[in-house]
Amino acid sequence: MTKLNECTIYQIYPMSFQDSTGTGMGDLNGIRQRLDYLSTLGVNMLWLTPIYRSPKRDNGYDVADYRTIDPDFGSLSEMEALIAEASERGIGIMMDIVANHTSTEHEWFQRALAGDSHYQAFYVFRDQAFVDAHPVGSVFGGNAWEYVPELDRYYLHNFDPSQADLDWENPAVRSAMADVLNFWIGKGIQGFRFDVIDMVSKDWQAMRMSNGPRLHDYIRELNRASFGGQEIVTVGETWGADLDHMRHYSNPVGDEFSMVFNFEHLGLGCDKWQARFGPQTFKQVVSRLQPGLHGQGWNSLFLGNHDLPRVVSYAGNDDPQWRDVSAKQWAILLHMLQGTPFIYQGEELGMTNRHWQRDELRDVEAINYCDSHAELGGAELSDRIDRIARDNARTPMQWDASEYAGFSDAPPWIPVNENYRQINAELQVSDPSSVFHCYRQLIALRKQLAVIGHGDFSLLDAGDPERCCYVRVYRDPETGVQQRLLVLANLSECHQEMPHFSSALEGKAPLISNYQDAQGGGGPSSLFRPYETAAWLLQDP
Ligand code: TEU
Repeated sequence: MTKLNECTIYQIYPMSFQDSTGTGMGDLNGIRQRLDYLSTLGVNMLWLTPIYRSPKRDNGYDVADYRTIDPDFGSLSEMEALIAEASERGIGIMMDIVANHTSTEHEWFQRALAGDSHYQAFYVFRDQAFVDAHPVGSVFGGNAWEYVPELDRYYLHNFDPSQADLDWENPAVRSAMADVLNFWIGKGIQGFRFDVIDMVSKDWQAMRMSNGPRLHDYIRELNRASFGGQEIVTVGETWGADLDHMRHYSNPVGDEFSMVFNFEHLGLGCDKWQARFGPQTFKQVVSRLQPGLHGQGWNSLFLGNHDLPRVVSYAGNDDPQWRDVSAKQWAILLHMLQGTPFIYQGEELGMTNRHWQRDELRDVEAINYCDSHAELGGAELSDRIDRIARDNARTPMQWDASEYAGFSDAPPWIPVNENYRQINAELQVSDPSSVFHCYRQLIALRKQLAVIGHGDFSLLDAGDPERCCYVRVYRDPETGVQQRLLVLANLSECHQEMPHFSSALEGKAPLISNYQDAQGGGGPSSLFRPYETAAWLLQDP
């Protein structure tokens, strides 16, 4: 298994990756058909968002059976074939574990409803008095308590009413979840991503649905009962993790996770619908977390996923004139950091957000939001949806210029982005100057250069809104050779003088750059073009 510091993980949203059956929905055999593409890109592991049997109210995050593949995606034997074929290419599979809640169609919940007290204790059923004293709002809008008349009790659902929260205070729940992990480890799974894992311990005193008092105990227990001590990569989704929590989660002792997803650098704030990405926030958070975790933990590196807008639309500039250099800019800035990068499908092509009509939306969160925010008015609501809605990330993968972008022969379950003729894998794989090849190069550099995985970090221009420049330094303990990695980026759409550009760099080819001619004799000069970004390796004996 590849070491964390050399590894890059690719996230697949199976519903939207590749349809092999002509249903308009992606499937496991579709992923198998695209393994060579992923191998060319050079990634080490594929995180699949949930593929278990599910009514898909929340696209699989409502699990009805943790051990069965949803028939829309295929079968267990196809999953085994995918694991084996990926492994032949040196690629591991990471499963998404939804441990905080199950679908109300799950057998445990159905038994609970039928009056089985053993399974009622799997969920957070409470009486009227408790509910009155503990009001909770759902992440997807509305009340998080749902009344069940037959039981005269309420159950908690932090997400959709069809996603009932499990009660992790019950040891039987924790051991059932460890059994699920062991089942998948037995199938050859090499990684786990833990959905909203910080919510499994609730703090009813402080009325917080995450980061409760027993959180780290539960994770250590799960670690011991399943993946601990094995060559398995684990990442916890933790919206509320601060640096202190992150050190606990990813401590070098290894009794919790390999790493977590921290979202601070994205500037989502408390109301994501009004969020705007700010390079200053990114810089501040990175300059706190890089040294804060250096030697004391490990971080994931990401700008996009299936819950976030497209990277080039949110962090960068997706105007056709700039999207190519802008997508590469953010790729370089992120991939030259310490941590394990995650690439969300299509990010490596610079795929963008699109403009949505109300009836094209598929995500329960976006639909609820539109229903409950009519007062914002059409234009404002539409702007928020186009900027932030999760459906932006869920449009089909753009493979080629044929109808439905080569994703399917049939109309897809969600619209294809109209720009698929300009932005697609076929065009980019054959073009060495494409966004795809920039990502491929970045993945390869991480495997080659110790300074990327091990070096320390210093930000050079805190507070400068027009630039993002940093340096990474690593001294090889055996040879004594010091590697310095200098990363300079002009964040603006105008030409900018780069104060950290020294004459020593003039004419020296950068390791990587987002402008083609920078590789040749022309090289960057101290006057950087719009969004120009480059990284140099400097070796001192
Ligand atoms: O997301 C966790 C989560 O909190 C998100 O719902 C987040 O608040 C939201 O996307 C902001 O828009 C995870 C999964 O990644 C997401 O797809 C699921 O919907 C959610 O858990 C429930 O399982």
